[in-house]
Amino acid sequence: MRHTELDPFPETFLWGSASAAYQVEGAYQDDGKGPSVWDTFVKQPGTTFKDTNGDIAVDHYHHFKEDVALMAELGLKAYRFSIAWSRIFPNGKGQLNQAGLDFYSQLIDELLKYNIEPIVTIYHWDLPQALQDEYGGWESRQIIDDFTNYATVLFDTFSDRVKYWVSLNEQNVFITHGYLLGTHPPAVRNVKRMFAANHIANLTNASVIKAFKDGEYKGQIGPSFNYGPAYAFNSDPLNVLAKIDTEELMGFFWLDVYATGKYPRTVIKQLEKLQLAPVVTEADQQLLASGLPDFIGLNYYQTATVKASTTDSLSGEMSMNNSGKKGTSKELEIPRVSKFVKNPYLEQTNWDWTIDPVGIRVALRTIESRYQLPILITENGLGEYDKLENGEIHDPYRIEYLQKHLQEIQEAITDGVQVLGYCTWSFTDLLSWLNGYQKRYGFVYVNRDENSERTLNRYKKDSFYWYQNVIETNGEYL
Ligand code: BGP
Repeated sequence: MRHTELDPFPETFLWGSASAAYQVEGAYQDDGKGPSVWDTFVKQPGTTFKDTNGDIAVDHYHHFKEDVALMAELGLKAYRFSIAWSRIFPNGKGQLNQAGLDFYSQLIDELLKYNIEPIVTIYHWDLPQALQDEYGGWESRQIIDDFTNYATVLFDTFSDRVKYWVSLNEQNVFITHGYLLGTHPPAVRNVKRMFAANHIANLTNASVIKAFKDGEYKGQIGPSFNYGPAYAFNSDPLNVLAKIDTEELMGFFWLDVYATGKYPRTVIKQLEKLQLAPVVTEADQQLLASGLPDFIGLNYYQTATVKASTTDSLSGEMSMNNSGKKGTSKELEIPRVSKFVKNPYLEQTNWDWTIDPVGIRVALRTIESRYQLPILITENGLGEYDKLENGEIHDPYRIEYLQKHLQEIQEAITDGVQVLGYCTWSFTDLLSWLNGYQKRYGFVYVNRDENSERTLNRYKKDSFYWYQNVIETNGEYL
């Protein structure tokens, strides 16, 4: 429905922006940091766009005071960033690296100096390489204790100052890319191993939330999930069914476990038939049920549109557009389930991501009606080419994108959805995992590209000033 009058954004609304350690920090070997699986993966030729890596990234490690000063100038109320596990434990466990803790402690203090609420992501994909080597990372249950121990160190050290914690970032993305598509480390392509690793990640997520609750730390914790609702291509009942199957398989398969501790029965039944289901013990079920989150973190970029699949076997490969050449991606087809198609009502970006502001309201409403949990929007944004000209960057396309999404968020708040805050992706430009540096998301342009670090100077884009005004007026003027 369309409301005649919209509720204002809550006074406590966390107007924020986000980043992730590997994508911004650089300093990949500084002050005792151990290598992560991303440090290793990107060095294999052909794994990323033009073989880009985060060795230097946008050198936030050395520019953090300047970056936080820019956040303060913009007026951010919250900043979401991730901690690199291998800065804290260079080998993932064992010897603690005090210099790593010190870096994040300084960053947190710097944010608090300007009244910017830190939102800490405990894991944004940069698994310590040592744990991958020792026991296969997410494929071993040993990771549950090691991760919980690492997170507990963070809770003990920072929970006096940090009130919002994100357990795992986009488990659905790092697991499917890491173990099914083979496009993220450890570049495995094995569907059975994927479901097994995913189950261990679920247990790890529950274990860390349980540790947070048991430790009676003050604050809130939840996972961030990449959720893009699926639409039926039209009212053909078979396409409607394909929509339901797709959402269960690609969305609720994770969200249900987070929010209720249980897998959706329909998906598990089919996986059992295919002998792909993970081994779930009684103790696992108990752990999953005892690690329920305070909120769901929503990373929203786009929706999918599906028709019923008419094929029995994987025909051709899905392929992503990592080059920024519009129209070069190939849509996925899940045999006997669904075929992804273009939505005739919606435009796409140069990287073929569908732009759908109403979709964020659909996502918020779906999570609300299924789980009744508060939602923290932990990522949303537009990756595009930007041009630096005479120290200025005019990005009306980004302003339009964010503005339209915020309008729909306000509609959802008026509907009755509890939205805690909104973090755009991203604050500064940064490394896009597989797409290099040319796919830019920030309010702040960073002068570097694929070929050179250039000056790494920061420049405010037009969207910087737009968001500044939005925050100043608490969303009254979008
Ligand atoms: C999310 C990740 C982010 C970020 C974003 C944009 O999936 O959590 O880390 O990278 O997507 O994606 P991309 O960089 O591929 O454009």
